[in-house]
Amino acid sequence: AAAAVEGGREFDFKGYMVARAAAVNRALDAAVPVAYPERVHEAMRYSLLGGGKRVRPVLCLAACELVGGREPLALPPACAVEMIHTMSLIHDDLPCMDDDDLRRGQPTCHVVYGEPLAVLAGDALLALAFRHLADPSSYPSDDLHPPAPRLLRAVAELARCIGAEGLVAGQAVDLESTGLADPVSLDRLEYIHLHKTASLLEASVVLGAIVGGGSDDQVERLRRYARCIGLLFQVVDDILDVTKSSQELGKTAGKDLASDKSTYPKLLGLDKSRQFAEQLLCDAKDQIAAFDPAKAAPLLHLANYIAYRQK
Ligand code: GRG
Repeated sequence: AAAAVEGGREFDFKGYMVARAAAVNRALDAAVPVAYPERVHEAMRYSLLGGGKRVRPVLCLAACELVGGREPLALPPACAVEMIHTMSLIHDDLPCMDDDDLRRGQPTCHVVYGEPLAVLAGDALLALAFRHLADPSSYPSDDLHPPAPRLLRAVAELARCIGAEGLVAGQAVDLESTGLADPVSLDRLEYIHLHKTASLLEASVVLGAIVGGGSDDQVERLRRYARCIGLLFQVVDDILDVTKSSQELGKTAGKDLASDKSTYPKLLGLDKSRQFAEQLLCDAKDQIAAFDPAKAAPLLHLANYIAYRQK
């Protein structure tokens, strides 16, 4: 069932994801060797190498190939976005934020290493991400690293997408919105998701397209694709919360139904939320319709995967 016919030929999406995720895992492992001071490096490695679907780095690799770039060129930016994703999860799990003890089924970084080291491991991953992206020595060779103007543009994009107008903005507005008496409006919910989730997916795709040498028009199409799938990711997450809760009443239901968190099904109802998800999936596919279908197959299947996943 993983193989599907797209553009007249078979595409093995599962095989594609597994191979790319394995390449990313090897590159991440090599990017953070254990060095002095060991504890902070161990804490970075613990969170970075402890699982995760690697959706962001795979998006980066796929976008690079789609615009005609060579995949090894996109491996450093792919690692950079995963480092940032990981640092955002480490900080999000801290007691001063979401206060979570478990992440990807394992104890969170601060539970294992203590809060001060978890903060530092997050900070160090943020710095390493930019170093890894910008340093030509992260790339395979002199004739296989992006030219400096592309790297400069990629650094600026990444900083914009994760800063106080991007990921941080989403987290800040989310924190401001918790525990309010009135439910969060649809506009605010969309703002939170576009910043907290879609921004880093946007950076992932846009960085891949930039280092791969995409035209401005291609970069902007891919940016819009990423924003659609980012929002889609959250709408589907909200729908799954409801449908799973009602299937497993008594197990997970308590938390999700009792929570005062605004969700699309709460604000729109389940049917309209499903329609919205369908619309976002169509809009995402429209953005990549102008590309060669064989080359667009990974991004098309990634969008389907986000829309039709069961967890
Ligand atoms: C980026 C400077 C900087 C600071 C971080 C704490 C914070 C500011 C932001 C929190 C952002 C956050 C927790 C967003 C949620 C993103 C999300 C959708 C996570 C789940 O992603 P998956 O399903 O996870 O891809 P895996 O485990 O597969 O990697």
